[in-house]
Amino acid sequence: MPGPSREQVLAPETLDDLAHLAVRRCLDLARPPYSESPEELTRRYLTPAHMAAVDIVQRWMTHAGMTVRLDGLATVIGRYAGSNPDLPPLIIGSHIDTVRNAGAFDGNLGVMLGIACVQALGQQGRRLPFALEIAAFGDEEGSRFPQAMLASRALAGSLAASALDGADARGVRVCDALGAAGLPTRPDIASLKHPGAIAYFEAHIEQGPVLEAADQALGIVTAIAAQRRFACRFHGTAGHAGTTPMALRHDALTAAAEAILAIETYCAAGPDGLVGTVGTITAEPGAPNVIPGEVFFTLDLRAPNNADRDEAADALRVVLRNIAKRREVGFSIEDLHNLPACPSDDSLSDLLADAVRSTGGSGVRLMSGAGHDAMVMADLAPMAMLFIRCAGGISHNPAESVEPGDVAAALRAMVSFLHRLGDHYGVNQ
Ligand code: HGY
Ligand code: MN
Ligand code: MN
Repeated sequence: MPGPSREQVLAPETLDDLAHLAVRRCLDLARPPYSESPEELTRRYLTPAHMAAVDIVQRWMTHAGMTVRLDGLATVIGRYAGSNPDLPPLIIGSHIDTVRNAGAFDGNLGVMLGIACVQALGQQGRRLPFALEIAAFGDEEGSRFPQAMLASRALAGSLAASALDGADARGVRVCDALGAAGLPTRPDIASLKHPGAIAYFEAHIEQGPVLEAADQALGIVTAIAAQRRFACRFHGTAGHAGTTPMALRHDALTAAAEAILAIETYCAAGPDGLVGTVGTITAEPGAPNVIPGEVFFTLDLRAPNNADRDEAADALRVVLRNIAKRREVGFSIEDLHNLPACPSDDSLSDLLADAVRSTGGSGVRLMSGAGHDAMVMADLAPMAMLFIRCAGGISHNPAESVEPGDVAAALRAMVSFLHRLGDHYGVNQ
């Protein structure tokens, strides 16, 4: 009769306790000082709320038995040594920044589960052949600066130094914000690239309805959708709301309104999985009795593959230009970021599916419409992602929630995955 498997050595309630702790820590992080507002969770990159979260995450990692460092873009990286110092580490990561008025689990849960994996190994007194590095990225959402995923791009070696000059809505540049956070304003970007990893792994809430519909707690991500983000501007003529006849107006906001509906119509009729979102808009000068002269809005465009995404981008550029021409207003569109579709590594995903099945899941596979640091980290090492069911698929919303039992299932699957991966690289101690 074979002995208990390695992951069963740890009492189940211990894993449950560690999973519940991971959930509690996400909820702790949803309140000041880790949120910019007491009324809602907003934690944007390099704000005091983010740096307070950096501090507590560093303490949690240290307490879990890791050595901890802060890289030049404020990524917290905890390291739990392996038994074979010649092997590169496995990086487990996700992000601790949030969108405005966010839920508590998007990104944060993946970091807390990474720490819980180290706690589980520590409590087992076990070492994997490779080191584990847990990365808490501070900018995945792009909710403060124009470009998103600045921190993981730096670690993956794909960040352009020019990104440090991107400015937020108040004109504060990334380099200024680094300085305000007590970090060098101009880190040597090339030196931030990670020396190499055997793989990158990310656990994340699904942020969609598929797992709930499949009655599954966990799923394995097959690929992450392609996405592009644009800055669009309509340049009209500001004018008096009372004296300017309708036929003589060059109203930038009504042009933008027609453009936004055209985007919705195009994407709704487009290929499966094509989605387009205008999430932010500003109208200047922004007075009730002034015809808007300048309008800025963002366009977030995604599709399962690069070709559908790019075909939509090219078509919409023409549609928006024609609207501007007919309305005799100016129009400009600027690429903010371009993230190609990213397939998960097959062998890692198969190992992850085995681990999920060994803990009672079906091993269902699904693609991710949401972007993740994993799509950037795939430049550095093969990646795999585990999705965790979230209620109603709701995310980017304070109603975002997870079942502690699902998080415990995720931790079991992650520990099992680590041991299986460890078997590939030598004997687990
Ligand atoms: O936008 C996204 O897909 C991710 O939540 N940053
Ligand atoms: Mn996320
Ligand atoms: Mn998000």
